[in-house]
Amino acid sequence: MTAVAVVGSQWGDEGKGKITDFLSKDAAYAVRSAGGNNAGHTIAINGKTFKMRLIPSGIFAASKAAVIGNGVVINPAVLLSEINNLEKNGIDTGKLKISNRAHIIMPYDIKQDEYQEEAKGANKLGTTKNGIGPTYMDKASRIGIRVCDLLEKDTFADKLRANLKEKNALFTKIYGKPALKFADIFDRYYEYGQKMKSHVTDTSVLINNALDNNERVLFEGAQGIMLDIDEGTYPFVTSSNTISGGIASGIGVGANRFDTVVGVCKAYTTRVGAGPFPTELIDKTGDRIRETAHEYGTVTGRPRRVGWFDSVALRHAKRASGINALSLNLLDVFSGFAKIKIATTYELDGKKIDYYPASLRELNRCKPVYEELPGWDEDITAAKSWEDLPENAQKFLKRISELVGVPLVTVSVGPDREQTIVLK
Ligand code: 2SA
Ligand code: MG
Repeated sequence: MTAVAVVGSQWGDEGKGKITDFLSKDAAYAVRSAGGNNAGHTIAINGKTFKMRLIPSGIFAASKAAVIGNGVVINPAVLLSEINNLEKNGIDTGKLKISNRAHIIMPYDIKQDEYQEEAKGANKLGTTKNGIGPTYMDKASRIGIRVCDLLEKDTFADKLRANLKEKNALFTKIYGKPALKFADIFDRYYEYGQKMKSHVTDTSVLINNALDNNERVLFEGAQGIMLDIDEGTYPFVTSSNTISGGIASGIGVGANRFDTVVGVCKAYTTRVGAGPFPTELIDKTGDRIRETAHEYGTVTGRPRRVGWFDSVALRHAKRASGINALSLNLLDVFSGFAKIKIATTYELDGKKIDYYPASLRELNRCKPVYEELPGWDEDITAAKSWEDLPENAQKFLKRISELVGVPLVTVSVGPDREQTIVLK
C-alpha cells in the first residue's frame, strides 16, 4: 500500500490522530489537505504532549516531509507558533512543506466568523470562531489571499486593500462594528509570509512525484464526514470537504490515487456545536459516556454531545468517502455497561429508510431503530489481540462491521499507542 487516506467518519474527534500516528511510522510523506485550525490533534511523543491544529501529525514520523496542501486554510500566527513550539522541543521542522496555493485566514475572516455567529443569535452554528467559513467564502468568491499572494508584496497590498473595502463595508453597515485598518494588518502579515517562505512549494508536484515513485504517503483527514459541506448535516457543517474526495482536491492528486481509505469512528458518537444528532443521549447514560471518555473539545473545551453508535451515518460516510477499512476507537469506554445500543436504521414517518436525509426537517422526524447488545464487565485496556476481548465485545465489533459493511482493521482500547489491536 502506498497511499492511505484517513478520514473521520462521524462528526470529528474520532481519534484520527491515533491511527495516523500508527500509520505514519512507515510513511515518507504525511499530508493534510482540508480545514484549518478548527482541527486539533493531540500527539504524545516520548512523554511530551503536542497539540497541533495545522501541522500534520505525521511530522514526527514521516521520513521525508509533512505537507500542508492547497485545500487547507492557514492562520499564519497559529502555524508559526506551532513551528516554534516544535523547534523548541528539538523537532526539525525543515521537512514541513506548505502549498503555495493554500489560502490565508485573514483578521477580517476571524471577525466575520464572530459577527455572523453573533447575528444568528439562537440559530448560531457553534463554529470554532477561527474564521474558517469566511476564508472558504473568500476562496469561493475568488477574493481569497493565497500563500503565493502573501509572498508578493504588491499583490498582497492590492488584494488586502480591495478586500478591506468590501469587508469593512459589511462590518460597519451590516454588523455595526468598527472597520479594520490596512496598516494594522499589512506589515504583520507580510512578515508572517516571509517567515513561512522557506517551507513554501508546489505540494501537488511533490506528492504526485512521491506517488509515482511508490513512496508511502499518508493523507490525514480533518474533522468528520458528517461535517462535510456537501455530504454532512448542512448547514451544521464546516466549510470544507472532509470526505476523501476533498483530500484529493485539497492536495492536487487524482481521486484514483488512494489504495485504502480508513474510516475512523468511535464505539459511540459525539458531536460539538449545534445540528441534528439522531442518536443523541441527553440522559445519565450520555453523561456516563462523556465523563468516562472525557468528551470535551480539544480546541474550545466545550462538552461534546454524546450518543449511541449510528450505523446509518456510518454507511453514509462509507458511500461518500469510499471507506474500505474501519478503525474503531474507545471500545474500553463501554466496560461495565450492562447494555449497549447500535442504531441499525432510521424510521421516517413509519417507514424504514436506508439513506441519510438531506432535509433537516425530515432528519428531525427520524427515529433511530436500535438493536441492543449485551455489554461486558471486564477491563479491556490491556487487551492485545482479538482473542483477549470478551465475547460480548467481539459480538459488538462484528455487528458494527457487518452493519457498516466494512472490515475492521484496528480497535483501540486505550489512549496509548500500544493499546491498539491490529486485525488482519
Ligand atoms: P467551523 O469552525 O466553521 O469549522 O465550525 C463549523 C462546525 O464544525 C464543527 N467543527 C468540529 N467539530 C468537531 N471537531 C472538530 N475538530 C476536531 C477537534 C478536529 C478533528 O477539535 O479536535 O477531529 O479533526 C471541529 N471543527 C469544526 C463546529 O463545532 C461547528 O459545528
Ligand atoms: Mg480532535
